[in-house]
Amino acid sequence: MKRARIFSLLMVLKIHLINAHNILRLADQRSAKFLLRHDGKVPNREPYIEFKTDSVEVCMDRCVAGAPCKSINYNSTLQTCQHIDYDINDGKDYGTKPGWQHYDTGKTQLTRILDGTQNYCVTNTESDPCNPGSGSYYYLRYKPITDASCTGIEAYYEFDETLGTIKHHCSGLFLIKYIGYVTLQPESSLSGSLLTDELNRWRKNSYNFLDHHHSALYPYNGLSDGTWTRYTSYNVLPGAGSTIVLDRIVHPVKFEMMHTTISNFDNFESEFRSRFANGYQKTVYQSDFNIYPSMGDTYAVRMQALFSPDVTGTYSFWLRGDDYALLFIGEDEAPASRQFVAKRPNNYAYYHTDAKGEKFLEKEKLYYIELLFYEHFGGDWLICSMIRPGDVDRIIVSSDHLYPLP
Ligand SMILES: [Ca+2]
Ligand SMILES: [Ca+2]
Repeated sequence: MKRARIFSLLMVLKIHLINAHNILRLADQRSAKFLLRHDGKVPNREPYIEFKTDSVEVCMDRCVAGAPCKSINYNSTLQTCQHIDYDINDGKDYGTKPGWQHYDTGKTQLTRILDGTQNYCVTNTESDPCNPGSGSYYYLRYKPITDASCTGIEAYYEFDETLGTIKHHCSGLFLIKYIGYVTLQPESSLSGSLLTDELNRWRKNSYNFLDHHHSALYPYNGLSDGTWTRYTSYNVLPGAGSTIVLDRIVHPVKFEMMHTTISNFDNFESEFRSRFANGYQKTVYQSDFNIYPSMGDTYAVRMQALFSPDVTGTYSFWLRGDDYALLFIGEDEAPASRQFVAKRPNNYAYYHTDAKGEKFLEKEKLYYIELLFYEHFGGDWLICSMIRPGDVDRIIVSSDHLYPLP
């Protein structure tokens, strides 16, 4: 019995390592969506196979059929297809190659929602889970990880960590909170404050909960076969058994925390760095640079990642929260190249206004990005957003533009 459980855990780990892309290779079906990543550029990696075909679709289909393919190069003049074991999730190492187009399946967001022990999944148990009907909502349930509803395509979701939406992959329905329950609903239900309030986003937070506006998804009456997914009241944390694992996703932001008291903000940065030189009390990876729900009083946080611009130009970065925050961005990937960008001051009058900083960034490069935060007393939260060059609207700084530190 014990041996069987260890074997199933190893299987989960193995699947996780293979799937660093958006291709689903399940027992009974395959699924992928290709995007044109570069025209005239390909990864600086030798393709592991090359063959002739007059159809880019055939090139894609064969990639989806078998590992280790993650992305393709296609040359329509030469009618040649190449398969590569490398994609945008592995890095940005591309070189010029006229006549070739490079397609991949996007930054990895296809995932299952598993409990922290990975013994259960959150899934759709309707009789036809991919075509449940025209109802206004459907419940989600926890099922044992070996159940068919955890290994089939109905267990998979498309998690957009930047928009904060989670779409059920095969039905196209969205995860939406509804009278106490986390349900699946049609896209038309994503309206009003769900679109306009920047806290109305799903995110994996630093407690390892699936968080949405200061409440978190949890198994009603504890983990068991068939239990419903509910959400906690505002700022109420669920029990420890409610942590989640989003398999196949690598969360980009390294979050380190220490309980400490800092009262002199004139030399905040040097004080902060000297205290953190001896290590942290908690390290976790999360979706973004945001902080919520409350983590208490008198604590300091450092968050780090690499920023990957998708256009060249001047980006503006915005900090809003309570209490104090500093944003740094490097000249390159090295932490030592960091330069000050924005400060959210420790002053009550500024809690709900935004501190803004600007930086010119080039799309071919990766930049070190670091956020220091300190909470003294009372409320504590932080939102870090940005406006890309040429854009009007702010978006949360998240996985579309971030890689984890090497
Ligand atoms: Ca507090
Ligand atoms: Ca505070």
